[in-house]
Amino acid sequence: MSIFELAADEASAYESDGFVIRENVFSSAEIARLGEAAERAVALAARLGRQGKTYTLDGNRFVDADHLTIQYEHGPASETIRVIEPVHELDAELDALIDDPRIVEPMCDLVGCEQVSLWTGKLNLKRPREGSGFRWHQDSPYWIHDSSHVDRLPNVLITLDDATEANGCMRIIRGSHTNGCLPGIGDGSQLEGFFTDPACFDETQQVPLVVAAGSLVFFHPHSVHGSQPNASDVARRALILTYQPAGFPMLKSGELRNAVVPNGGVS
Ligand SMILES: O=C(O)CCC(=O)C(=O)O
Repeated sequence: MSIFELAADEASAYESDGFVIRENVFSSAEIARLGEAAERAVALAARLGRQGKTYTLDGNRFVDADHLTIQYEHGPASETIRVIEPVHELDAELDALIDDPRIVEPMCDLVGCEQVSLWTGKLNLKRPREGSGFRWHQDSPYWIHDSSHVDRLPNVLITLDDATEANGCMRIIRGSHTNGCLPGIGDGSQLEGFFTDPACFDETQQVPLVVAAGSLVFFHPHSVHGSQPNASDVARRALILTYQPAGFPMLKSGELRNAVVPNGGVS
């Protein structure tokens, strides 16, 4: 048995709830280093963003710089970066995280493969008092046209700061992953297909993911999730990495990034 693989109770929680939490996986020193790496990536993205192609979706500003997408905060003319995808390309330390056995071994169990590759990786920043919320959505409708195995794209949220209700922790609807891609809100907005119709899930089943920095939350690509704005004076930064079976290209670059299995897979 590999040290970090999912225990039977964790696997059954993932199956029934659509998510499983592992708290305090990374030490505070590791999280401090990852936080610095994240800020280096933000500085680089800010520079790249100045040369990119700007567009708006439902009034919010996005910039594409080659295959990198940078989302800006929703306030008028805000220069604050909200999301960077794919972020691992911007910093070697973030790239190395893709191979961390604490992530890769559980991911092999969730994908159902001996080896996995990266599908995409995001940095969500939620700056103090400014970080906006995410409406209820599933990730799978964003990916359905680019992947033939959308059911096998599990995510892991890696918290870089303590996540609380006040700073807009992510929330998951327990059990909402069981019916595939759900209908969108259909309100005429540009992203109407991506935000989930509230009639199709039970909001009372939401679980606020209040976890310390350095925790992992593995969650299903069909899980309905979202979050409130950051109403506090402290940041709520998090990375989200998404894996798939080995040998498939990544979402945005089309390149292959297999995860290196520790000890050649023998543990
Ligand atoms: O970071 C959050 O609170 C939500 C992120 C999210 O829903 C996403 O990136 O798909």
